Amino acid sequence: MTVPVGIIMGSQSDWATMREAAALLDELGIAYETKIVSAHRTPDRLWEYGKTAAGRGLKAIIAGAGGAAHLPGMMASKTRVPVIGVPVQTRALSGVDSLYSIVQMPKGFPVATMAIGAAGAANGALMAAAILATSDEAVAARLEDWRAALSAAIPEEPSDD
Ligand code: RP5
Repeated sequence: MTVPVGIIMGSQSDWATMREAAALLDELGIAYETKIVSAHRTPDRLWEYGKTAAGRGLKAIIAGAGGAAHLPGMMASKTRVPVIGVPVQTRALSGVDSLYSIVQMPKGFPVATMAIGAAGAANGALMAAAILATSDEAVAARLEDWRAALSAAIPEEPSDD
């Protein structure tokens, strides 16, 4: 079965963060696959995933990694499918290491870099949805509804409760 979005991560330990992306895609009714693909521990898996991504019909890849977070950038170097990078928060350096590892790509191979941690993972899913929405009216409508519901849920005034 063709799925439009890939959620990949460098380690099982990234899943606690990346499941936020999966949950958001579930909310939006967008199919996805999840894979552990490590730039350092499983480089052949990374290569194969990148080589086949476009042909398999992936429209966006959300890639989360922490520390020396080379997965998103390496994936972007191997496929033209848009790569959305999620810097996973780390204990040693709070995820700033992940962010810097992902965001400073050389000219030619961009990674759309999100915020550190859970918010970044959720936003990665919303970014993937926005990419799909450019050519899928049903996804566009669900994304519009989701955004409107979020806005409607924000109170006009703060409360003490
Ligand atoms: C990175 O190293 C992973 O993306 C993960 O965030 C980090 C630590 O991995 P584990 O040692 O927890 O497997 O490759």
